[in-house]
Amino acid sequence: MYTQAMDTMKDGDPVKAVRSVDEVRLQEAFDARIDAGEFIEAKDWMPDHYRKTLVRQISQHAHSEIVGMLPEGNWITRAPTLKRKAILLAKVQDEGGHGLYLYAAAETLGTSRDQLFDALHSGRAKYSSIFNYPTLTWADMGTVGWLVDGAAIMNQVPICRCSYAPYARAMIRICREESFHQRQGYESLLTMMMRGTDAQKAMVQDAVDRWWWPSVMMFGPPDDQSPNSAQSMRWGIKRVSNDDLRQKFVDAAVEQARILGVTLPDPDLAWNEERQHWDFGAIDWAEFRAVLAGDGPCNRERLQARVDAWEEGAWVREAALAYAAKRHHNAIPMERAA
Ligand code: BYC
Repeated sequence: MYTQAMDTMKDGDPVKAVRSVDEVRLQEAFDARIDAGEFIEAKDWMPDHYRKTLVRQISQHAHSEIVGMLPEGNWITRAPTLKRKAILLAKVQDEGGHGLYLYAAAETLGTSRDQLFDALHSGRAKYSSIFNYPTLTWADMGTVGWLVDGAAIMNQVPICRCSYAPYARAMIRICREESFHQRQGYESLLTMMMRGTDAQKAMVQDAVDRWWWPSVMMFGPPDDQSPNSAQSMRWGIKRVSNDDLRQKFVDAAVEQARILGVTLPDPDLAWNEERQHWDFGAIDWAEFRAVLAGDGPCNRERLQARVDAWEEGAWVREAALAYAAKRHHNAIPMERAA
């Protein structure tokens, strides 16, 4: 079972029931800053639950970027042209970089990187459900860029205004790169749909059929079943609700699908004149829960790949530490001499 138990503190925790006058004042000042739309920095006082909520979300986000390198890394050696290979390499490297910015943001909250990795490698940490699906054909690369990065941007742009400044700053850089990721995916699909063979067009449609619903699920459970939303919205960690982001994503994707010439696999998609939004069909939440519980198509493979990478990279970490210690040791006499 995947859980984020390490970072959660439930409301009504008896330890929190009695608070000193100082704590109450600090809490009031903090709430006032949040209400005024101010950013909170790492050195500022913050409630424990705010800190833990941020570590939970930022670390899950970082793990998603790192695990998210795997489905696409799978295709680097098989990219059809040098140009596509260079683009894919750059995209996967960007994702590694995003993971590192986010781990650094989580570290500012007092959780070490070793603790974060341990939670991932032991299966206690969550990462995005989407990366537990396989990438079966080259068209999956374009489709992941279009739909998965498209969903990610929809979710991540509002986090650029997250109340915790180090997370917001990391997200500004990340969103610039995600936008390139989404466009390269869409352009790759457009090339196949406009200039490709019938077999290539069928490959794109098949990829869209497989990735559509998992992408729609990426935004998380419906608002009325999202245990963290109300508090995270109150604190300005989340700015837009899961369902509102999902709706924005569907509205944008329908038009993009029309231009591409693919059919989204939802017979219930229909324009709702009254709501001025696209209605869509029922989401299979049982599938979502199964993936979160570790029973998606690739959960075990993904986790094992990360554990193997960690173990096989031990010598690199040891060498880097030894080099840093040597430089530190050599630097001391020079400083003394000066
Ligand atoms: N997958 O109360 P809720 C990328 C969990 S990577 C797994 O609504 P919250 C990219 C949720 O954590 C993009 N778990 O939670 C990389 C919670 O469990 P815990 C990743 C999910 O936090 C490479 C429980 O369900 N983006 O872009 O208020 C290549 C109840 O949910 C999922 C981020 O991480 C899910 N899909 O809202 C290409 C964005 N959904 O923690 C692309 C940052 C929900 O209580 N994160 N859960 O045990 C967020 O915005 C929010 O954390 C979420 C969930 C919207 C995901």
